[in-house]
Parts: sequence; C-alpha cells; structure tokens
Amino acid sequence: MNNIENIINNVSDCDNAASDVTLERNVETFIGCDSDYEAAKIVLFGAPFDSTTSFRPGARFGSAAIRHESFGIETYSPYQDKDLEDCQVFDSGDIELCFGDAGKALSDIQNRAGIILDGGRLPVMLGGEHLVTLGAFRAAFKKYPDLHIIHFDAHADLRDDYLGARLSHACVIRRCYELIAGESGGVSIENNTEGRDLSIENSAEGGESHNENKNALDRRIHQFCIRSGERAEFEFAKKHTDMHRFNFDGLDELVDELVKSNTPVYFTIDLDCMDPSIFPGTGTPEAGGVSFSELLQAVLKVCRTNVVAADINELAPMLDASGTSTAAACKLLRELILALYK
Ligand SMILES: [Mn+2]
Repeated sequence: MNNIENIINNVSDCDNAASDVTLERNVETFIGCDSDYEAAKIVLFGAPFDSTTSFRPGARFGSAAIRHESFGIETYSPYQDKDLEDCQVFDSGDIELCFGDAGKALSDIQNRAGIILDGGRLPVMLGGEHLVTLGAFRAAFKKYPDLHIIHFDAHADLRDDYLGARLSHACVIRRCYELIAGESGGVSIENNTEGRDLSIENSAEGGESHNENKNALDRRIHQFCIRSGERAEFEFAKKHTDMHRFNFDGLDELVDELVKSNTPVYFTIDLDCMDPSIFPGTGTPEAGGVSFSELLQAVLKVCRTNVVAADINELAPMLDASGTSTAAACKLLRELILALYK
C-alpha cells in the first residue's frame, strides 16, 4: 500500500514539475553561445556556401556541423582558463545563401557582417568555402579603411581568376587586395544588391590617397603557412603581400607591431593550413601543414591585436567520416572566441 501511495505521489510530483516547465523552440547554437543579441559582444553567423570550390565540395555543411558537433567539447578552455559560459556570445545562425550566384551570396554575407559591425559587435563567420571571406571583409573594410588582413592558409588564394571566374575561393585574397589597393576589380563594395547604402565614405579619401601611396597599400595582407599556389601567385606576393611560407615564422614580430599601432585586423583562418593528417575534412588538402597546437598558439597570438572581424572556413565535414576534422574546428573556434572576447 505504501509503495502504491509513493508511486502515486511521485507521479503527481512529476505532473507539478512539468507544469512549471516552459518549453522552448529547438534552436541549435555553438556550445555556450546562447546569450541575447543585445548583450552580446561577439556574434557568430554561418555562410554555408561552396559553389566555387575547385576540387572536392562540401564546405557548405561546415557551419552546421560545427554547431552540432560542438556538444562534444567543453565550454571551458584549460589553455586560456576562460569559459564560454562566462561570455556574452550570440549565434545568429546560417544565412540562407544563393548557391548559383556568388555575387549575390557575397552581398548577403556583407550585409550580415555589416549589421553586426554597425551594432558595435565583433562578427565571427563560419564558412563555407574561403570565398565567403570577401563578403565579410568588404563590410569590415568599409568601417575600417586602414584594415590589415592576417591570413592563415595552405593556399595563397592570389589567383587573378580560376578558369575564368574572378569570384572563386582560389582568388579571394587577390580580390581583398584589390579593395585595399583601390582597384575595383569588378567586385567593389558597391557591388551590393540589397539596397543597403554602401557608398564608401572612405573611398573618396581612401581612394585617392590610396593611389598616390600605392606602395603603402602593399604589405597590409599578412599570409602564413602558405605552401601551395601558382608561381605567379608567389611573384604577386613578393610585390604586394607579406607572405610567410610553410609556418608561422615572423608572426611574433608582426603581432608586436600591430599591437603597438592598434591597427584593425581582419583575421581569416582557412583550416586547411593544418596538416591533412589531422585535418583531412577539407576540399583541397595539402600535405606539409602545421599541427593543431601550432595553429592554436598562433591564433592566441593574433588575438592580441585589434581583431575587428574573423572567420574560419573550408571545413567539409563529410570528407572526414571520423569526425576528427569537425572536432578540431570546434575546438579551434572555442579558443578563437575566448581569445577575442575582451
Ligand atoms: Mn586553402
């Protein structure tokens, strides 16, 4: 009898408990990044686009995989003694992008990044293939005309075109260079179709002084880990970018300089800078890359500078059935967010 009463009491306890619970919509965020937008200092968004991928496609699934698999890692970082639970970070989800039109996709990305920047928050974009960087970079460059780029990648991404396409992930840093150098290259900031006012205030002053001091505009793109590209890309880099091949040699000096001058930095991480033995889940794997620990240390260093926008890209989760690549991307993103959170 007592047992039966206990059971009945327990059942009614459960009923009472249930009536106090408020159910919420199932919305997946990156682990620990569920703050309100108003309170957030950092805003994540996904750019699931891979239409110009030159070899193995699949990066369009990168951002969703990172969110989903993030529940396999902790919110706490023993490297930085910081916890995502203590940070105000908002995950604004993936943009619904037009796969057939790279120009349109870039405009939509630029708009999302622009809204976040205009609100005084730091955008962190999850790719997608590397071309998506151009959209977010345009928004950041509009706000910060003296912006520098720190670029980690196996590939130079400095081609003028890839099989005739100038909007290609193989050309993304070249297009960014053209913006900095005041060359429109057919992909200027005005190439926006959403009606947002993008006449670049800085283009008037920026544009002219840009052309007068062309040399001063060079060396604002700092590339590390580069180990692949056409000869022409390496020759272009010698003239116009600050390229460090194979590893992170030179990063300490660069960071010290940028910290001293408080230069705004756009930080783009192509995850294929890591060796394919630890990061095979990517469209164009390139042997001879850095280790996860080397990349992590380099990311922490870069985050000492005035990073105003950042992205990680080129995870193609389905190309690594073990899930190891996605797990590495999740962990790197956690460390990036924590290091950017000041
Ligand atoms: Mn790459």
